[in-house]
Amino acid sequence: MAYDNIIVEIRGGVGLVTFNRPKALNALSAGLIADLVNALDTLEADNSIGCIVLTGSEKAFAAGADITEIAGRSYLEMYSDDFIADGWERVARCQKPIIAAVAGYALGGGCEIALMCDFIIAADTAKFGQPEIMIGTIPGAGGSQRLARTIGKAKTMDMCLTGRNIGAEEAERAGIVARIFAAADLVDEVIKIAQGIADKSQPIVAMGKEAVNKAFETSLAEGIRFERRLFHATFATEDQTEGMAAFVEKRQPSFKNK
Ligand code: DAK
Repeated sequence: MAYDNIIVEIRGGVGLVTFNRPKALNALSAGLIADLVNALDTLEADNSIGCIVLTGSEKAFAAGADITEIAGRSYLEMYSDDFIADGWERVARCQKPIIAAVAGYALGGGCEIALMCDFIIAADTAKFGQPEIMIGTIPGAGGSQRLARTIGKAKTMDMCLTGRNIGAEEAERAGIVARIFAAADLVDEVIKIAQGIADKSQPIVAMGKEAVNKAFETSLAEGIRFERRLFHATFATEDQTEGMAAFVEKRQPSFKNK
């Protein structure tokens, strides 16, 4: 899989997608987003892939949308093509688990793409921010909404209205980041975590992901009912039978994704 703006590698059961526009700090150009959509379509169609990791460079996960591409656009141009919203949302529509491995800057659209992933693992060098206010605009790829649901109103307002960046530790305390590793170890550690997920039953992982995501869209009662129905549904799979049999027989399970 060769692309102009990203590098895609297969590591065991993990698809590793690395943003690769170093001269622009991985600014998310239309070309990069098109490559990303294409790569995710390919990885999702590949049954050998059980988990996807998105990462950037040591200096930047991604410094936002490519400002040089959007600076001169008019309201009508942005509105009439819905500023390529479909492409950006592809990450949030991933059925397979997807982890953001963030080192350096994750700003604007970069922070938003990371927030679309199922969880974020950060290097100690990571800096998250929604600095759009500094350039006369506001978040446009879900930043204000996903941040508010993740870290609450106070910190979301702070980030969106002042444009300040927050470091990895503050991001972990706030609930943006699941775990932190030293920058030099980040990708290897995240690949290990992703492989651990890829080794599980793919359909059961997908159900777990769907259940958690439902929590952001429904009342508690509806969410609990949804979770319970999916829990019941796991009992229709061979992998549930195998997983519990393996526990009882004190051996490792061998999941068949069935
Ligand atoms: N776009 C284009 N180029 C960028 C860039 C960006 N976002 N960020 C950095 N670069 C380029 C710089 O222009 C510079 O290029 P050269 O001058 O070398 O040609 C190169 O990367 C290195 O950057 P710096 O020289 O600035 O490096 P520093 O270490 O001094 O500073 C920085 C790093 C990250 C603090 C700084 O580059 C910076 O502030 N960058 C801009 C960050 C930003 O404002 N990001 C938000 C952009 S707005 C939507 C989807 C998405 C969005 C909206 C809607 N829909 C689907 C509706 C998203 C909007 C945004 O993200």
